[in-house]
Amino acid sequence: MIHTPICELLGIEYPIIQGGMAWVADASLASAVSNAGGLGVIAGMNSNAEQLRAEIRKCREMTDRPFGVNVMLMSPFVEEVARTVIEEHVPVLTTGAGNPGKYMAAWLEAGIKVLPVVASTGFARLVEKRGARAVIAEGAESGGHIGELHTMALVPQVCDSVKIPVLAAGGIADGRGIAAALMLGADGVQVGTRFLVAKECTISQVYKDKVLKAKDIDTIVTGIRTGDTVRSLKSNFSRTFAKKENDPSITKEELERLGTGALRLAAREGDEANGCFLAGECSGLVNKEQTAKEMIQEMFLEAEQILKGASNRIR
Ligand code: TUI
Repeated sequence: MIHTPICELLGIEYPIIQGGMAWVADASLASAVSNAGGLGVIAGMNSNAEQLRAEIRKCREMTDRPFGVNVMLMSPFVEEVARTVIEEHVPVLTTGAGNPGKYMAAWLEAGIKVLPVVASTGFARLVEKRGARAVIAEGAESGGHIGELHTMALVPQVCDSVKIPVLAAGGIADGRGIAAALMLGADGVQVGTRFLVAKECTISQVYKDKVLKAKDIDTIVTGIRTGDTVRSLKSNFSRTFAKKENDPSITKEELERLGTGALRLAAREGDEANGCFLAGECSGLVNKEQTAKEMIQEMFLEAEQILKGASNRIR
């Protein structure tokens, strides 16, 4: 059994948390991951206060175990999401796409454990000073909003920079990724892309089929010009966006308008033509639909076998 300080910190069985994916991570997925012994996370990005409150309460009906909420700091609802998690006594928060500094004092006062996503060592040190209980070092292999460094280089450098536990994210979809993350010094992992095809994940079947079919080279990074760098599956939307991004006659505002609503269209409507299907580079490793429990058990069994067998390679 793989057990690390993250398990004690979060009250979970396996040191794995689920990415708080916008328009994807609802009570159904989060409760399934928590019931399987990981930490399920509800996306705060696409909800206002009332919608998030309803999702949190639904999740509480579906699991007795701890779960978290992801506060996406670029969300138009961030202020009300930041208040709602306190009112609803959410035990754990992950934050993404920015600096949670402004909200930290209130969250800590409420006894919430805050785990910010970091994309650099400097930012990891900063959030540690502000009271983060662990950091999620997320490499640019990830789907969605990404930083510049990749997991292999980012994780060990973040581990050397902070005393709090580090979770590795970006490119991890099986036991090999978990074993590698632990060898880089991480105490656990965050997994997003693999959970897209969990049976309890309520996104459109079109989205799931795209992930299941994707190969290694099927993701693309767009949004460098708008400062909102995002990895998604190659699609009609991402190709059009990439072309327009390289056209100097198209303004930043026009590009931003093009992106609006595309995540919802992908996740909820399965709109192949206009949807933006966020997914990580490890999509090519994701080949079967399973329950969240089957995924977690399979990944940790594989990681354990790899780690136990590793000494056979040493003479
Ligand atoms: O947040 C994510 N991934 C996401 S959020 C999202 S929703 C959305 N995205 C784009 C447009 C519209 C909606 C989809 N995917 N991951 C966490 C993450 N955070 N990755 C990288 C970072 C990050 C990067 C730099 C966190 C902090 C940071 O620097 C903070 C600072 O102040 O230096």
